[in-house]
Order: sequence, then C-alpha cells, then structure tokens
Amino acid sequence: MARQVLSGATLACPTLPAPVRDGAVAVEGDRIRWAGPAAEMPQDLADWPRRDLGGRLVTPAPIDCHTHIVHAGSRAREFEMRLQGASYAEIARAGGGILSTVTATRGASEAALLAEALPRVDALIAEGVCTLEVKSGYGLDRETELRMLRVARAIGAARPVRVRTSYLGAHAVPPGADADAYIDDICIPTLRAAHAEGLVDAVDGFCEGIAFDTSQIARVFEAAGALGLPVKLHAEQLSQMGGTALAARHGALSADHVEYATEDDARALAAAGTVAVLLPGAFYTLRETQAPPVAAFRAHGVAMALSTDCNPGSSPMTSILLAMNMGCTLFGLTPAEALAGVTVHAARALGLEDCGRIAPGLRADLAVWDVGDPAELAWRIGFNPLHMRLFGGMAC
Ligand code: DI6
Ligand code: FE
Repeated sequence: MARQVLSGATLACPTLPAPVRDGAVAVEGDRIRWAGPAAEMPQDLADWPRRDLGGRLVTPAPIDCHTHIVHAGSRAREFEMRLQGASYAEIARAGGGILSTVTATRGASEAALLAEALPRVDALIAEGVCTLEVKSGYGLDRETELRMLRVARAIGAARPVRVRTSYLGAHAVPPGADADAYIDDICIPTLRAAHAEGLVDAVDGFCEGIAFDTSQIARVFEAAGALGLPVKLHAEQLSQMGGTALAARHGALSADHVEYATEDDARALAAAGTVAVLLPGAFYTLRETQAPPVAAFRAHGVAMALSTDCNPGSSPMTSILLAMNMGCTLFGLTPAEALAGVTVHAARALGLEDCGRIAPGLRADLAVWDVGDPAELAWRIGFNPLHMRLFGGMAC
C-alpha cells in the first residue's frame, strides 16, 4: 500500500480549535493513518517517504453537498427577464424556470448530459472538491429521471470524485399534470425503479408554493422510508411552508435553503440532528432579501453546511470558494463556519462519516492551499489558491 507523510503543513480541521503549525499527515492507501504536530508523530512513521509542503495549509477536501449539476440547456434568457424585473416564481408559473430545463434535459442523451456536466464538475475539482452530491429532478418522467441518475453515477467513473445521488422527482409539477397524481403515479413508482437499479443514495423534494406542499412531500418521504433511504428537503426557500418541520420529523439528513425558517424550526432541526444547508448562490442570484436565521441556528446548535446549489436557474455557480465567500458576506457566517460548512457539516448533510475531517481512519481526501490562514479561503473572490488535491490518497 502506498504510504507517505505530508510534512511542513499547517493543518486546519474544523473540529480543531486552532490551526496546527508544523503539522504532518500520514497517508496509507486511501486513508489518513495519523495527523497532528510533527513533533508528536509516532516513531513507526518516521521512515515513510515525505513530501514537504513548505508551510502550506491543509484542509479536508471541500464537499459540495447540494447540486443540480446534471442538466441541459441555457437559462440565460430567464436571467435577462429577471434583470428586467420578472420574479423567479412568475417565470416558473409562466412555464419557464425549472420546466424549461426539463424540456431541454428530456431531449438530451446520456452522453450529451455527461458531456455538459463534466466541465462544471471539473471547475469544482479544480477547487479541491472530492465529494459531490448530484440531484435528479429535471426529468419528471421515469425515463429521464433514471437517465439523470445514471449520468450522475457516470460522473464518478469519469472523474476522480465521489458522487452521492439524490432522487428529486418531487422538484416541479410536470406541464399539464395534477400534482397529487404526479406524486402517486409517477414520482413514487420512479423512486422505486431508481432504487432497484441502485441509483439512489437519498431522496429530496421541493416544498414550495410553486412546487409541492407538505402532505405531498410526506408521501414521498414515507416511500423513501419504506425503502430504507434517507431524506432531505428544499425547504423554506421562498416562503414559510412547514417543510423544515416536516424534514425534522422525518429525521432528514438536511433541510436546504431555509431562508424562511423560524426559531421553532431551528429547535426542531437541532433536536433531529438535521443539518441546515445554506445556499447563498441562490439567495444572491434571485436577489432575495430574507437571509436564513443564522443566529437562531447558532443558538440552538444546528450544524450549518454551505453548498453551490449549482443549477441553471437560481444558482448558476460552480465555485465552492465563492459559496464560502457568499456565506460570510451575505449570511454573516465566520470564515471558520464557512470552512466547517463545506467539510464536516457537508459530509453530515450527505450522511457520510468517512470524510470532511482530518482524522485517522478517514478517507485521505485533502486540499493543500497556497495560503497561510484558513480565513483566506473565504476572503478572496474569483481566485483559486489550490496547490494540490489528494483524492483517496492520490494526488490528482
Ligand atoms: N430550488 C433551487 O434553488 C433549485 N431547485 C430548487 O428546488 C432551482 C432549480 C432551477 O431553477 O432550475
Ligand atoms: Fe437546489
């Protein structure tokens, strides 16, 4: 098994109170064997091959825990309409928005969807991302939802990145369909088919006035539970619908967006151990004014993750570093919270326990940065200081 010690490192793990200067990480195969101050390194690691990092910062590799990165078509026209004053919800009700991406995605082959997604995936990998969540939800029919999930799995074969899939059949009501009939006759049977093919790691939904209400989402969650699949939810993005409370009742991995969540919602998330995934790219793009209740999340001990929400409509963003910057500037997170948001808490939002921290036994998914202080990761805009990425112990 390949072994090496990364020495001369400044270790910034969000579960440690302060960065460790003169640190070292011992990597064996795809795992971290040991990490800590070099002076305390166990004797038996002393003769392992070394790579000196010259004082560079080492963090857990970023995890992008909420993306719609598989999609076809452009929404630039809709961007122009919003600049002229149309709202996201108005465009959606007029048949644009998510449904325009549904039309384009239904018309795209598996190969075409993969070819469109890979440059976006590469942009995230270039910033050190080692784990990426990918949602379906632009098919809204059995064939296309399954195709999207197969493409998501194909990303993990085509690139050195770990992919977690979320089935998002309950993303929008297909044109001309009845919402209840769609949930019962298409969305839930398609979930079962996708699960039977091994394509689903978690089940998601969009609980919103322009999408589905809590009783419709609850039926999807019950179907997920019967299959033993964890759930997560787009909740309280544009209005208060009760989605966050529903997610907490179902022990969801995460409730995402949560701009309109209340103090009671914060309590419920904390009690359920559900992560709040904050998506400042969507808040920015839609020029929203209601920020998520970060102070209440802190006060109640709700874990906050950060993600790009990469999608063609509300967050056409492929930068996890920009998500960190926006989390600080728009939502008031500290740079340390932003780093925790894209590592340890993002892992939890995906139900993963083997990544997101620098600790023995975990995957050696690490990012090495040309910065001296972790706050610099969230500070600059449009600058990528990644020096090297280790994916399962491999520099790539
Ligand atoms: N909320 C979002 O931010 C994305 N989906 C969702 O439920 C937006 C998807 C899109 O506009 O295409
Ligand atoms: Fe989303």
